[in-house]
Amino acid sequence: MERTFSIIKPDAVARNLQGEIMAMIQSAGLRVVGMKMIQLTKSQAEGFYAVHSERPFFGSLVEYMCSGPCVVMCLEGDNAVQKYRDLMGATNKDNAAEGTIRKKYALDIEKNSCHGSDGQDTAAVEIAYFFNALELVG
Ligand code: IDP
Repeated sequence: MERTFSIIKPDAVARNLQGEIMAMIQSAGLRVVGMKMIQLTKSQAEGFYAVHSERPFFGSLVEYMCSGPCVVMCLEGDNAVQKYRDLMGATNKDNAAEGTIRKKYALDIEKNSCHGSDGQDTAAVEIAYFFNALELVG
C-alpha cells in the first residue's frame, strides 16, 4: 500500500466539483484516508509550491491557490502515486488524455483542478505539510 497527496484546487471547488472528482478517485481504486477543506494563506501556498518559486508563473499560481477553498486529501492504494498522476492527466489540459480529471474539468494550464504528488518522497513531505497523524485513518 502506498500513499499520495491530493488537492482539489480552488477552480474545481468553486464549481462544486468535489463530489465528481472524488467519485473518479474512488472509482480508480484509491481510498481516502484523510480529508479536509481549507483555504490556503499566501505563506502556506508559497511554502507548498516553493520548488516553483523561480518560475514566472509562481506569483499567479500562489494567488490562484489562495483564491478560495480547496479540498486536501491523503489517498491510499496500490501504486497510489502513479495511479493518481495517471488519473489527473497532463498539467496542461490540452495534452491530457480523455477520461482524466484535467481533460474533463481543468480551465487552463494554471487552473487545472487538481494536484497530485509526483513521487513517494514528495508525497510523504506533502502529506505531513497538511495532516498530522491523528487526522489520518487506517
Ligand atoms: P503538476 O501539477 O502537473 O505536477 P507542475 O509542473 O508541478 O505540474 O506545476 C505545478 C502547478 O503550477 C500546475 O499544476 C499548474 O497549476 C501550475 N503551472 C504549471 N505550469 C504552468 C504554466 O506554464 N503557467 C501557469 N501555471 C502553471
